[in-house]
Amino acid sequence: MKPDLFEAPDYYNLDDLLSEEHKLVRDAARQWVKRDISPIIEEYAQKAEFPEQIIGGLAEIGAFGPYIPEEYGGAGLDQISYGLIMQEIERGDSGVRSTASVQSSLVMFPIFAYGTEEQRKKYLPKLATGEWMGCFGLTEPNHGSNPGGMETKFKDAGDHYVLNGAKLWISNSPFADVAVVWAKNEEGRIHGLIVERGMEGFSTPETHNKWSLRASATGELIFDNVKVPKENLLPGKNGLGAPLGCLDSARYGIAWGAIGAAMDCYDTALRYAKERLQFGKPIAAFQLQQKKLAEMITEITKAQLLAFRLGQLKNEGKATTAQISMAKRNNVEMAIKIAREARQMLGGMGITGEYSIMRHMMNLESVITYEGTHDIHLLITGADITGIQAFK
Ligand code: TGC
Ligand code: FAD
Repeated sequence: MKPDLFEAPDYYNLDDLLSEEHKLVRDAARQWVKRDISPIIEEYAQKAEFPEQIIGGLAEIGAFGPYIPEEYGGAGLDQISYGLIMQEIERGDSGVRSTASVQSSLVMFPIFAYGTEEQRKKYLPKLATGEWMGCFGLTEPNHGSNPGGMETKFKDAGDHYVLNGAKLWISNSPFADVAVVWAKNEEGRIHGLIVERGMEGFSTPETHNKWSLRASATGELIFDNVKVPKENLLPGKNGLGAPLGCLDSARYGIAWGAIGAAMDCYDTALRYAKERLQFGKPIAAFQLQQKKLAEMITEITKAQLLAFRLGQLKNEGKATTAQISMAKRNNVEMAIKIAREARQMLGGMGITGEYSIMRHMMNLESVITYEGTHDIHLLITGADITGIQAFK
């Protein structure tokens, strides 16, 4: 892969709106990606392997629990810092950002927000350092966009619960030490349970042959009469709103992350277009290529402003689910369109692993699907503005 010469576009001087802490956090993540992700990521994506050696670095830049209070091992940062960290990591690779998103928003967040004090103290510090890795089991073979229909269930067996069922498409599952699993009780009410590797009847087979997110490990969660101690139930919230509340936080991070992937594609295409000569001129001199670049920077700038304003609303506790959906949907679509255009600008070179664009493009096919598909987010906006749900 070519050396990482990335220079971040900031067309509307967004840096002027950031605090010194935001910039420090962002720059530390940016340097770490240049040093520890860019040189290795293509090789790991090609061999479809998660680079486990990066876990310590992710913890050091605060990517595990950025907004979780320091007393539980988190970084105690605000939501804009969280977003900036996700942006920088996804500038390197969406699969690496997935690992951080899941650990922070889908594992640490529910334990912090819905767990007991004992659960917080037991799990959060180890998750923050990466000593333990986590995964989040909501999607099932028969229930993706409609998680409320889930079939995974648990029953009370006196001093423990017995869990049965299966989850599919679970990021980090093949190596996770703990899984936050959503399952129905005997009354059909959804609860969160913390399942630990090693519990009898619990297995996590890996899903192979992905063309997308190849540097992220994806797998299943199988529960065959797993005995889960009663103290592993998350008592603070139940019903579908509990897992959906975690998704709000992860989707917000993705709205920022997608900007990182887009910035990398734009920056690569701009540099290439200025250097690549055809018909005796740099291809950047042709109007058609300028149109592509001008539209890319316009869309990136709009996405940056959307994410920044959403971050302010999140900091004030005012961001709604529908506002988060709009940002996730818009910014991921923006990124995937830019990746496709940027790939064309590199001609044949665009399909090789010498450049990051094709990997971003393929990764974004997962990003536009998980955490609610592109269409589901449109329906969330539709329901919000009309007051009429069109899901069912
Ligand atoms: P609906 O009737 O709308 O709501 C059911 C209950 O939930 C409440 N609620 C929320 N609560 C908190 N936060 C939210 N964001 C909430 N959204 C809804 C709602 O008020 C209601 O409460 P109550 O008390 O009245 O029962 O539910 P629905 O069944 O009609 O579904 C709505 C829909 C389709 C929007 C929802 O199911 C959905 O978002 N589907 C998409 C599924 C999804 O996003 N799955 C993601 C799986 S995790 C993942 O992909 C991780 S990838 C990670 C990575 O690698 O980065
Ligand atoms: P389906 O729900 O079957 O949807 C198929 C198509 O139908 C989509 O285009 C969808 O938009 C459309 N559709 C569905 N319902 C409607 C409707 N009402 N109206 C109009 N169109 C509709 N899940 C987890 O729980 N944890 C994870 O860590 C996780 N990681 C993932 C990692 C990867 C790489 C991938 C690909 C997925 C991951 N997922 C995870 C699962 C992800 O959230 C689901 O794939 C996603 O929610 C869509 O579900 P589905 O794949 O079953 O598609």
